[in-house]
Amino acid sequence: MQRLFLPLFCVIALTGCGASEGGGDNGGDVETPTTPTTPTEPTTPTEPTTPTEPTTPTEPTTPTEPTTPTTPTEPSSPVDYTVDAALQAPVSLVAVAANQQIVMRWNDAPNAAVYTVYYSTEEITADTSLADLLIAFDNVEGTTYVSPEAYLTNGTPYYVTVVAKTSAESTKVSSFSPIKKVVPQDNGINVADLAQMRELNDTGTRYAVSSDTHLDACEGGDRGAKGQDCAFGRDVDTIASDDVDGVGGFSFSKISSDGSVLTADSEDWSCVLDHVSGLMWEVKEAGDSARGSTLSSGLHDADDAFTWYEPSLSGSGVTDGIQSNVNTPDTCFGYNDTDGFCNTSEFVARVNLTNLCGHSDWRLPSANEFISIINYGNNFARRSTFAVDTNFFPITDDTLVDSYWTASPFYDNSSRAWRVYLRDVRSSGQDLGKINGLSKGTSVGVMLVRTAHE
Ligand SMILES: [Ca+2]
Ligand SMILES: [Ca+2]
Ligand SMILES: [Ca+2]
Repeated sequence: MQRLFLPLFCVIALTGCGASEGGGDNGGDVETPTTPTTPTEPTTPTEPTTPTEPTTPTEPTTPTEPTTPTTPTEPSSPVDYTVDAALQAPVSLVAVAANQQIVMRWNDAPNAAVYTVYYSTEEITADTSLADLLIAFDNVEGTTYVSPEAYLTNGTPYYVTVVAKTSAESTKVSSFSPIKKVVPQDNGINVADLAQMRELNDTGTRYAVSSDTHLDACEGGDRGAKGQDCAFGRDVDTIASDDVDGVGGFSFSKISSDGSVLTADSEDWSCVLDHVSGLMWEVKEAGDSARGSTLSSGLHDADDAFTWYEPSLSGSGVTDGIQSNVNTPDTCFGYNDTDGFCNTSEFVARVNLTNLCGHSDWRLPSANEFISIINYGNNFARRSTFAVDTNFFPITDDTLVDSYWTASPFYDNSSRAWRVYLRDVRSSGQDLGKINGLSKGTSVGVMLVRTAHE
């Protein structure tokens, strides 16, 4: 049906093309009406009304209850979509099986307006043709898909993937999101409970280990490869593990100071968006081993350090913290000795006043949030001195700060809070990504975060 319309549409489009092709004719005098034959075609232009027919786009109005729940093998007829490699695909996808049902959630892809969910009972790979797949749902708004009840067969493996579209009418789609395999089963899972789930970042670990050393590939070791971190997760997903958007399974975008999404090779960026977690991170300016109100290059100077002071958290079982470092109070841009101090909450307030990357809801990250961007893949054998992808978070050897505050209170000692090491201070690798408790009156780094996508 779709194919039938295409020739008609082309004919219409070609009248415009014909004009341009005949441009040479137009270049001459207009008074040679010798070829009035073509103008007879205008009969077709009446048909343009039909192109709006693509009936499928109307489906989104009835989400979760599509057409033929009883015959999962023939839902909506295949749509004539073609892949446009320039479109950003969703870079994370998680799918969970339930009784004759699945729930899927993916990340928001930049510039995407709607998504189409594909599935097959045959294995899907990055090279599989769209024509070989079935559409579970076309033009999904939002980033969650729940199949209708009793839609799938328990015990049957289903492969699922999602593509992005810039509009419901577009026939261009992105390449595949990561591909997941699910087997519906009566496992007591209520799909509604999982509609807000997210895929987790992986660890960056791509080498196997034995009890006394590391190996140079993800094989061997004292334990079966199935039991090793390097053998599962986003870091080994053939679609997600490209290094360009972040080492292994990490998938970051650089964000400009005004909030626009930049390419990975951009050299001027202010924030980083983590597509998997949905968190956006402040990016520090390069360290120059100088800090203080007169030495710092600006608000985001990588060398600046702050005490932990969070009055807004008091009352939840933690103390406020220390407003100003007793011994060395001038450790940041914006310090003065009357009403401008170098502590976490004042730094948050100063950054929010500037609308960094178009937002004013920046805050101190929790310990779990901070750990989500740690690359643990290099924390042995001195493979690296930094526990984060420095293509996106440009820590250098000149940066004075080794560790960063989190908002998480330390257990059993309210004078401390958790901090995370992004740099190895002992050159043995053992500090990379380490977290421990630190006295709130100590001055260390702060890297702010905000929730970009729930
Ligand atoms: Ca892993
Ligand atoms: Ca990656
Ligand atoms: Ca500095």
